[in-house]
Amino acid sequence: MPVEHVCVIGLGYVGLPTAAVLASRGIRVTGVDVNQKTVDSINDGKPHIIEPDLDMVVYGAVSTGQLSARTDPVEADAFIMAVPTPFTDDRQPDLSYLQAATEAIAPVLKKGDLVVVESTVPVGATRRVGEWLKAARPDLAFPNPDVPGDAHDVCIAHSPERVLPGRVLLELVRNDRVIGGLGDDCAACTKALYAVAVEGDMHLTTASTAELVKLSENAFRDVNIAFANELANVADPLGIDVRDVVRFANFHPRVNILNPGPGVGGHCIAVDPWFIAASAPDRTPLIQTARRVNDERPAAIAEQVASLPSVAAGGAIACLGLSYKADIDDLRESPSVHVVEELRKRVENPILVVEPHISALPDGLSELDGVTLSALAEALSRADAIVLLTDHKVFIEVPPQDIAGKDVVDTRGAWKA
Ligand code: SAJ
Repeated sequence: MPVEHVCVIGLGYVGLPTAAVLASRGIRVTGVDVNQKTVDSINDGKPHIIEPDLDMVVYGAVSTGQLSARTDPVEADAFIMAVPTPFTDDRQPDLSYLQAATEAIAPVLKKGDLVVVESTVPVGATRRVGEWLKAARPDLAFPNPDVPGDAHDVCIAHSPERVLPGRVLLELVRNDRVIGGLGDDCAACTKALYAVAVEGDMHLTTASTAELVKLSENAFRDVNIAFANELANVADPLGIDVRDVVRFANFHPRVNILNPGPGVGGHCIAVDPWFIAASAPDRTPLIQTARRVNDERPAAIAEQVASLPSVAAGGAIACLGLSYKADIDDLRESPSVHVVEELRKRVENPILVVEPHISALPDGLSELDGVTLSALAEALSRADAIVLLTDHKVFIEVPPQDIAGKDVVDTRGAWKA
């Protein structure tokens, strides 16, 4: 049966663009979020997150009536779960949001429906969604991955999102997808749903394989960045520019080293490798070491800044950029925030933070003495040391004469030219 109405649970960085794109392709979409403010803002046609072109697509979908938002799920043909899957303080996956979302859709599920988990999850989580649903709805049959060909009333699949913040709308449509079904027909049903919007190839497999595929992609990137950061740790004291090393090495046809930086942030690459480690703590030394190498970068950068002559002389320090990467407003797990924290532990100089995407310092920085949010022009004129942490376009375009004569630490290599 073709899907006419989809309920997207979780209207964040993945759920909202997914809801808006499906709505723009003629599917009726009900977006669900626990945050009333988010719901109100979307119903006004205004996304609550910054992502290129998203405002236009959301406005179009809401004003044509194809997309509406509310705080609780309604009956639909398909449910897409795009809720956060963070980790706990001891780096174990926290599935509480996924469980709450599953329990919220259970009462409105009916025979013939499809449930898709888009959130990045540890291996086995899609199976647990099936178990939670079975407990909540004993009147419906759910797929059992241990019984191939079993009969079920509801399909369940994992179709992990793979979109890059900053390019979400493009990548939602163009990227290939890996779709893993819990039962034999579940992946094919899911493929048929996404086919209304996705132009990339869709590769079908089991739910647990799809879970590990998604985690492996982000762990691969983390390990590669850790390698680049370790090279920076080696090259810097030797007086060698690590970016030259990476650039020249990458001329080799089988070498592709990523860029060193202040560390790895965001809610994906800094988190997902721990989901693999949690499944096999004794068999993942490489993945765990890479995480640690990247996590240690902010302290190393702070150390470098603290040893600058102008900083030793008590001059003000401008820290440019707090978000975890360029031209987005996302501060989650951001290494730039950690650099400022680490710097405050080491020196007492005034620290002027510049982040054009926020109006107040985040918790963790706002209570630190002598750390203030500043305008770019003010920070550049007052500070004697400039630390480029996030390579926002507005920072890359700073005229060289505005930083001439100051001590500069460019953690992104953005001013190298
Ligand atoms: N970074 C570096 N050096 C690099 C590349 C990135 O230090 O050469 C840093 C960034 O500055 C940032 C962090 O790594 O702090 C992560 O940024 P990113 O652009 O590599 O990735 P995310 O976290 O924004 O998105 C990733 C993507 N995964 C892969 O590229 C394998 C995206 O496709 C996923 O959909 C997303 O995670 C997710 O949601 O899982």
